[in-house]
Amino acid sequence: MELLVVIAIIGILVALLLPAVQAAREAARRMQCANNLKQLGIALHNYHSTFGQFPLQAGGHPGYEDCSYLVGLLPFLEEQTLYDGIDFDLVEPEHSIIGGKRLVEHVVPAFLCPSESQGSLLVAKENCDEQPDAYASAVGNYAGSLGSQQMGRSVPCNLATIVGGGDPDGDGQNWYGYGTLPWGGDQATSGKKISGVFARSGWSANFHEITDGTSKTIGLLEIRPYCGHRCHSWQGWADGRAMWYGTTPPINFPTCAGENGVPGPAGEIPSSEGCHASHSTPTVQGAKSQHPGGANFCFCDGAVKFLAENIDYPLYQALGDRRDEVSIGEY
Ligand SMILES: [Ca+2]
Ligand SMILES: [Ca+2]
Repeated sequence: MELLVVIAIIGILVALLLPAVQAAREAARRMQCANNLKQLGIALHNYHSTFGQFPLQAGGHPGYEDCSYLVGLLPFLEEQTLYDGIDFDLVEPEHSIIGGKRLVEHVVPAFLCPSESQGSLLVAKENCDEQPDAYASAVGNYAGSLGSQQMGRSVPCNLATIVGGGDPDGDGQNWYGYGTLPWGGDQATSGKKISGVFARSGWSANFHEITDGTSKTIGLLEIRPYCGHRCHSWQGWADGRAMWYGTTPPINFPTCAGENGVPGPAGEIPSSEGCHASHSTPTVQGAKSQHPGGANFCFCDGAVKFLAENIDYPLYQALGDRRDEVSIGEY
């Protein structure tokens, strides 16, 4: 009898302790995740010191979406060898063969958040227009921010039904900008219509263009490529097509199969349509993490902050936009 009581007490103690141990482990992972982001922020500043602006998506070829901004950062992250192996004369330099495999297949630990449960490689599970041959892509959990941008809409999803309609045209997207998509034409070269500090291709901000202040403007977002658009996000850290993200989607909006509100078995592509679908760009191409309650962000001054997923949405948009002139209070 006494033995049973002792066993029962031990069982209760273990049950009490286990969540605390798991929470402590996640806290450690979140700190490492934030440290990686901090290193990227430092690399961004060092890049800016050398080139006078943030690194370009598409390697400075307006209209093309080849290399992501992370490729430009490689020499500033002690990855010079990898960078030196890239053949920029290729139409798609991100497919340069280095050490026997494509650049997009190289896992760079600095680009990975340890809380990511999906592993470091993704293989597209269905053919996309841009990707006829399936191959493994190394994941990056950090993306440059397009800010409060028009993110397009390839499946029916009215973001205003989720975030409200305080923006000029009431569709819930692009609260402080001029209503255009983040690629092509003027956006790709002058950035006038880009809300944040990176474009989908061909343009990136310099400090002078961040008129709201570098400490008040988001530069990098934590992301989960697996929960993003499978024809874009699944193509890996080195591919410019994969790395366009903004503050338009609410933080941690459920877009992974098996997540709260998203039908489909965990580990599979969501079977849902509408705002939870893989192709719903205004909801999937945003900040997302597996940390409880929010995600990590690197501001343009290099400061890393954890923003709560229930942050006031208009405030979040103001933090994403570099030139809205909205004053930022406590948050
Ligand atoms: Ca709008
Ligand atoms: Ca702002």
